Amino acid sequence: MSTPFIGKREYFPGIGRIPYEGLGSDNPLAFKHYDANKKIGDKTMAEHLRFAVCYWHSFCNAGHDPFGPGTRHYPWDAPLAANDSPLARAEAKIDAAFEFFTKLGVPYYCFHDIDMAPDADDVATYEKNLKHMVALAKDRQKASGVKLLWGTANLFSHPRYMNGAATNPDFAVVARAAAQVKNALDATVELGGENYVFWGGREGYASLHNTNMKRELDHMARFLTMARDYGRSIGFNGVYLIEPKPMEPMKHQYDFDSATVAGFLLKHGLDRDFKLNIEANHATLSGHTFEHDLQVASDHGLLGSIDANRGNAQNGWDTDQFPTDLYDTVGAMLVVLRQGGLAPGGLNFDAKVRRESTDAEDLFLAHIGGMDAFARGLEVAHALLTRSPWETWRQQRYASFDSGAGKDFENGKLKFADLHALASSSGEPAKISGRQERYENLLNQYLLR
Ligand code: XLS
Ligand code: CA
Ligand code: CA
Repeated sequence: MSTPFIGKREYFPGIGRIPYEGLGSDNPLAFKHYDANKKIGDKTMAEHLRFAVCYWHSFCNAGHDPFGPGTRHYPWDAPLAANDSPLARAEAKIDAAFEFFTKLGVPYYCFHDIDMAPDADDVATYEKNLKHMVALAKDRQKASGVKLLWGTANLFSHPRYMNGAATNPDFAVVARAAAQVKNALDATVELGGENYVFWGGREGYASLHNTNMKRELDHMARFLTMARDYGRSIGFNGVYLIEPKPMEPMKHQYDFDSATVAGFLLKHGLDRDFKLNIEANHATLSGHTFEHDLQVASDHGLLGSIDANRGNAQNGWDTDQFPTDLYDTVGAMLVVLRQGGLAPGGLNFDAKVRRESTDAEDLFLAHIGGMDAFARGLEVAHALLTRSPWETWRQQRYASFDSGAGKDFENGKLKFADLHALASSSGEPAKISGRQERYENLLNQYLLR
């Protein structure tokens, strides 16, 4: 990926391949921490972080919000002088997207079926559009070396999905959703996608008065099982991912958080094929920290991939800001490194520039900031785990379970009455400080080094 791939025209003129220049540089269009080939432990930064750019926020969302239209001018979305049609604009957009991926130097991208290809009510037209665009994507992947981290189907924008897709009370809509997932799976396989994501867009409810929750959840499990089997039958060997979110668009979303989805997967026997795609802003909406939901997923052996972004501490919706908080990225990378990495998952920037950010350059700056924040998070987390006393301290906190009665307890060798006998003969346990401040100081020390 040394020469930026350019399609029929250049959409980001004046911006070349983003170089690594290090902390001494004040060039906004250069990485300060992300040095793709730098080794951290036994892997390069690129291998650890597996960055992906998302198609929807970066090339489809021009900044509209509930109060007004988009603010950004996307040349690929403007009327094209000759041959203007939704498909011609999609072709222009894919050129812009691959130019951006290549100039930024990310190894992966992610897309929904109808980000890339024009939607249509008629299944045959929708399929024709998607197949046409997938063929172009395949060519551009080959020319640029950029790969597909995951594909997915948008089962939440079209009005037909207002009451849900797989959990819709109308079977006709469930079947229509399946037609889309089938096509998105076909596209993912054709493009060599390493994962396939199910975000339960409107799978949830607005009111229990009109909702049979148990029946809807059983339908969701049936739908996912059938989709899994279809994917495997056409040669999809990657990981299926469910992306939790507690609310928005529905008042209550069924895939509330990591713990809820882990329970659902285990209950329905889906935990061998499905893992979780954890989005930072969704974790915080569910009242947890990003790190908490990552840890819960990882502890279940279910942390598959990450949607890297952040919310806003002062409001309660999905702001999808680019990740810049180093405490968040260190915390995330501690979880990722402890489980031995994310592959075949990765870090997908499911994030958007602010509505007021209207220069083409802003999209580069936002991604550079996110990549630098995770690169620094990786370096600090790796140093904390390998060079600092952090892990020893954590281990020592549980030392009473490493031998004697504590070890017997862990190994299931004690009866409940044995615990009573031990407590009765030992007196009041000594207080042992949790020493949270010691860890916080150590983290800052390594962060500022
Ligand atoms: C929306 C979700 C969505 C998924 C993919 O909140 O984050 O973008 O990642 O459908
Ligand atoms: Ca997401
Ligand atoms: Ca989001």
